[in-house]
Amino acid sequence: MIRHPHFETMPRAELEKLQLERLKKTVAYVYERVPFYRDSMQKLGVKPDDIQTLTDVANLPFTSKLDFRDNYPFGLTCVPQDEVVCVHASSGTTGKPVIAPYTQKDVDTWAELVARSLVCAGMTREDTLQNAYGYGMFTGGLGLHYGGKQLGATVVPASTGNTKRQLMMIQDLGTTAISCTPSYALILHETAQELDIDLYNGSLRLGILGAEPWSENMRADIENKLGITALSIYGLTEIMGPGVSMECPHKNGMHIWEDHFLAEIIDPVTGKTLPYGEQGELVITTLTKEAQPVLRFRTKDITRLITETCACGRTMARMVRITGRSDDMIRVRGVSVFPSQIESVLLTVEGIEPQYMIVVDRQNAFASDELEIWVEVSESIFSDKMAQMATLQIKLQRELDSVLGIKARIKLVEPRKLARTEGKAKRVVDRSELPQL
Ligand code: DLL
Repeated sequence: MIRHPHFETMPRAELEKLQLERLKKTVAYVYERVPFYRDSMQKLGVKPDDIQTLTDVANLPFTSKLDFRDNYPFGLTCVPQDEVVCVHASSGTTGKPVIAPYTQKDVDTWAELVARSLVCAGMTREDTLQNAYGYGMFTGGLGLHYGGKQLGATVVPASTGNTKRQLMMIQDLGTTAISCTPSYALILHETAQELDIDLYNGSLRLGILGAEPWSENMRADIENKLGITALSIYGLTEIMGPGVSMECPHKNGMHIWEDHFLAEIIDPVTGKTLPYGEQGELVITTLTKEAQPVLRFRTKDITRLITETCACGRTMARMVRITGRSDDMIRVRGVSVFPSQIESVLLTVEGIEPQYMIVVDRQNAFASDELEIWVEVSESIFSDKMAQMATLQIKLQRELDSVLGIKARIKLVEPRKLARTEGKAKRVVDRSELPQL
């Protein structure tokens, strides 16, 4: 099913016409209302009237997370406060969070785009969606809530945590779809096992998973453990929250809702625009937002765009699974790797759980000679026999070397010993923050 066939299957030429029209409007709108955009455009010598084709977007200035911080809280907002109906924020682990204000129209668009995403994943109003993203200022909770309601599904606002209660609700309410981070999906499975609950043969059929990078092997693992189809939903606070793009059951990239967002791929080092199909940093310009439109936001997310029509019939560009964020990249003896690539290799080795921690020395600016990775061993394989453990260790080291070309020191950890997070998983840990095991 396609919720908005007129837009979602629009011939690309027509879609680009619509995007250009909306881009021109957005640029004129922010130029007039936000000194930050006016100044940064003037510095580059561009005026709203200079945007004549879609490729002219490359002449506009970038916006970064730092610009949001510098203009905290409402310096990038285009409307008076009485038009702002709600405010969300990023988790802001370092410094001030990013503030995202919405007008009523923005909230309506958001709800409609999340509903479009859920339909894209294969949901209908017959489904019961248990929403285990955190409610509060994080966009995951209310974003999925608005979208599920808009679709007419039965939304269970479970929020994060209280896993036993979540499992009870899944069983008692016959929950068919769960929205949460991929790492929380694994916590659900682990707790279900402890309680002897068979999730695999239960009512759950679909996972709307996102908010953190995850690998294809992690998908397979989640699908096998929970007995669901696990699909990726993408979004970010600065742009709107979840529902910027979504995978369909063909699992061939996340459809970007291009009638509302203009996507570009740039070289993260030079900032030059790259052609479709090449891997680089995703840059997004909003096309319909009122409260806080954004020009050329540098997401730091590394991906590639596919513009061929998908087997589902949608013409909108797809972004392939995010390899990682450019600021999460680790360099080991000159080789660059993302945590998700390491995850992907770890999960090919039997006896390993999808629970791992990559240890870095921050003073070393993420560059080290040898990487240290702590990996949990499966219950079935965990043994006191030194020889068996040593074989597993060597196998992992060899695999990482042959697939990624990196040398890693592996520390095998007892089952369930690494800390679990109910929100976004923290895979890269500084040596100074290491837990005592
Ligand atoms: O995580 C919004 C969201 C909520 C998305 C619920 C999906 C589901 P932020 O906290 O601002 O917003 O974090 C945005 O999370 O730039 C990516 O690095 C990462 N991310 C989000 N979705 C995915 C995904 C929310 N499906 C940042 N795959 C983004 C990989 C993702 N990474």
